Amino acid sequence: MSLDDGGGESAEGRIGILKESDREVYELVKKDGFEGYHKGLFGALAEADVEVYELVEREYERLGNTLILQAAENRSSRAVLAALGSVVQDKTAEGFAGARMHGGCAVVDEIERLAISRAKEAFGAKYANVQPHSGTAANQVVITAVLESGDKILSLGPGHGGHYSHGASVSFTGKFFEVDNYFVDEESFLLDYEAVRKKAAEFGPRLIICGASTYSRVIDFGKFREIADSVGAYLMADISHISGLVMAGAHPSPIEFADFTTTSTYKPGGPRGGLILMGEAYDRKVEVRGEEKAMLEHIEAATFPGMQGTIYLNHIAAKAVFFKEALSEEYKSRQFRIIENSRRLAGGLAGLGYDVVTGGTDNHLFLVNVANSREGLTGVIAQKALEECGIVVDMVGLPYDNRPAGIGSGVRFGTPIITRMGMGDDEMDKIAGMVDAVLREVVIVSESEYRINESFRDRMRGQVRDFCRGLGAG
Ligand code: DSN
Repeated sequence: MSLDDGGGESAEGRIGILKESDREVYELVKKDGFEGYHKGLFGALAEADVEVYELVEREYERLGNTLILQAAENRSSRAVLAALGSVVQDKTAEGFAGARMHGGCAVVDEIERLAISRAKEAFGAKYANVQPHSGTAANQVVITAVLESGDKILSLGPGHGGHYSHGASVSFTGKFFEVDNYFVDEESFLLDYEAVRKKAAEFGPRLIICGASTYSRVIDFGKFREIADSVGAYLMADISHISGLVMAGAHPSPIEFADFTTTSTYKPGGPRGGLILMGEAYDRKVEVRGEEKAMLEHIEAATFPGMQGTIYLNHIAAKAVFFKEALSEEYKSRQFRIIENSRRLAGGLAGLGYDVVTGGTDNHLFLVNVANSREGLTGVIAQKALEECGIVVDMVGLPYDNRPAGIGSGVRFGTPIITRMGMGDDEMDKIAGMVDAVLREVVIVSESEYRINESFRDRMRGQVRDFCRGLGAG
């Protein structure tokens, strides 16, 4: 797998790839002069705006020369990039396929229907809404579809893995709804379903949200369903981080347990965007604000005109391309490999003395308590020092972390991108060694400042670059 699968191809090449890899989408977006329009797309950018062109080029270089161990990123295919950069971007449309507010929508209606049918197939869902602009937007749509302002939401605490859009006080959800949180167990850092049950009984939420950004273990959606039923709450599963694994069957699916399943579409490897899915109960009639209608109707009214205006139809075309990819055997087997790599890397770091939170991982990510691993080390120092040496990770606050936000005691590692580049056990062992070498070399000055020997840094950067190139990533 090379970086060329993630970008950098000529415009002509990208369209050729879309034509070969997804004939259906290609035919839908084809118009007179279509190929001419795209021909030289990057040439046009270079001519019109050399500053942006050069920044794009630099980002391409960065992707090829660094080890990206970020759990919330992935690498989309050239076919996805081609659909994103297509003329479909220019279409203005509001409403849903077959019921638009604008003319000229026959082609984009077909694109949206194709994306929906592939999303349903990929997730085994009965309903899919491909319009949300992001994962956060998908959550906002669900929340405003079924709750009234001031209703109660129970979600995983932000420092424990919950996302801002699940009810953080600084977010839209926290401002307009009454939010309480459940937390992971203080000793094991695992979800404590009995504690969730107790909190739900005390608080009486209208909506329970499960799903996390920094949880490395399997989530039992069936248990969340039982808890939601015990208090008459809706259940929303935000599976943004694990949706690729769910599509492949590498993590249990929430589709038939949750009333609503949401995800961003870039984390599993597609375009930027969001998705809302429902199972068998998608057309169950429910009353919201005195109006009884099917769940899908509430969701669609909350999407448009509720939360969004015009749709990003190029993103919807790219979602269609991505869901087709996700149905392939290559994609599915890669999701299992992502978990194997995650376990191997976590095991390698644990073997070198690092404190891996919960002792391991069941998914694409794991957390390391770097503060427990080396005296004075913090999340922010680890992130910055590693990045100087060409290894990109995200610092995180850990559950029950008493360090200020922006400093943190932890680092989150993720394996989707390095797996996409074709890496396996040997590479995981080498990466563990490189991470360890950097973190040992750092001279800690304060909780956010450090020094690193320049010749060590340059040597390490070169080593990372050669390592990536050796895999055809440069
Ligand atoms: N959920 C954020 C993260 O995990 O980094 C991105 O949306």
